[in-house]
Amino acid sequence: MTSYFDGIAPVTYEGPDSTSDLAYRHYDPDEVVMGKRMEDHLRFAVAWWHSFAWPGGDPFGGQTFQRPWFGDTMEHARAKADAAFDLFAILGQPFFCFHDFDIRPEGASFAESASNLDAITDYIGQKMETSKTKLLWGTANLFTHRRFMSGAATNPDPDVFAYAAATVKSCMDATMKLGGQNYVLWGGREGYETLLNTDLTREAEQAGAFLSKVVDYKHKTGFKGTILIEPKPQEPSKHQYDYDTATVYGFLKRFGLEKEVKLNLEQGHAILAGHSFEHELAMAASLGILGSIDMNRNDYQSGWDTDQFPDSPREVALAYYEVLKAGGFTTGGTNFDAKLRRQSLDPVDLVAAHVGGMDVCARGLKAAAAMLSDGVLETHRAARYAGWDTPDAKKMLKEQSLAEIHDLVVAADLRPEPKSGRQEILENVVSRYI
Ligand code: XUL
Ligand code: CO
Repeated sequence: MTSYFDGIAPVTYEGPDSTSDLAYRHYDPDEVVMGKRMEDHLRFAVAWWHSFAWPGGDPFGGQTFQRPWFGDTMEHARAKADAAFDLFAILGQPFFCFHDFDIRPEGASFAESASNLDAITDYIGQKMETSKTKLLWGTANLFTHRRFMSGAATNPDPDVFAYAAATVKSCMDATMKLGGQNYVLWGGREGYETLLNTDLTREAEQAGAFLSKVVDYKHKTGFKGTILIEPKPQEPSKHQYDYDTATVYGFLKRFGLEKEVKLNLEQGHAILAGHSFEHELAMAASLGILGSIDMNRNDYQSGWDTDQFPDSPREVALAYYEVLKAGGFTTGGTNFDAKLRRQSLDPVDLVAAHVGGMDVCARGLKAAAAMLSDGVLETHRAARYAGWDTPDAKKMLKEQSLAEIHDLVVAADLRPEPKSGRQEILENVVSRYI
């Protein structure tokens, strides 16, 4: 049987001196880093939507890619799955992720779409029996079809809420059927274009009720995976409700779901929100809701969600530093929610993009692990806050009132002296490890 990737051999680890375009120079799945195999740390996933469904368009021009599986029939969907598993065999990565919309043709009715999803997940399930690649997460596309133009859970029309709820149920079923380890909700249209026609209070209540039903369904079905929300501040909606980690945490607390739902954080979305990726990761870890990551980058000039494969060891290292510091992934992993540039037409481009992304992540992970094991940053951080470990400081924080603290300051004639934050030295330390 011919394959779209004919002539491309499985990619292997050749070490840092390799000059091959299609070899791992840093990603050695079996190398043990901080007591764990690299593959088990990173838990790489290929995204079905960007790698197999995206046609290579932009706002000024349509399709540039001509994949043989492009089309709206079940036959096309099966050919797409065949190509996907061929790529997985070449890369050897342990996971993939999908939306319903990526893997099955849209039907004329809800029932037909659901039956297409059932048939294609049977087919994918069979392919998984002879593949090492498992499902990291499934999700529903509640943003492409015109029915969702004014939102899914937050739509002013209850029929759309119902359609979205039914779709999520079918996608959670599909995820469970394929042994998925997480279920993701990204609210692509959960936001607004103009406040002039929007009732913020109702929409938040709808979103809270929707998520509660998802969590109830998880418990009713016994799904052992993690429910993840993926924050993003804008695009496609002008303003999206799941703006960033802190905003989503506030939403989860409001509806009593902060122990039930974690986050899938995406590098590019953090940048769009005006944060660094490591800020979002550190904040989520601190709030106990760090789940999984989408590891892609944005173009810093365009200011848009360009979903490029990661290429900066330093950025990636700082991100994995936060992941490792939080104890590493449990059900989560590293999904490449990343697409080729539209001029990168060939099968080899798809392979090389993933190889490069995996390699840069492996390099970042190793640097992060070394920084953490050597304690170079943590020793400094602990020293910086050491004053707070004294009994007097603890007492002030927990027990003393504003007036009591005032009296202490006066009695001791306190004259605090500023101390250097040592930022440049710490940045130099990071550079040493990259
Ligand atoms: C969009 C995005 C999505 C989610 C899954 O920016 O990141 O692909 O990852 O719906
Ligand atoms: Co994403």
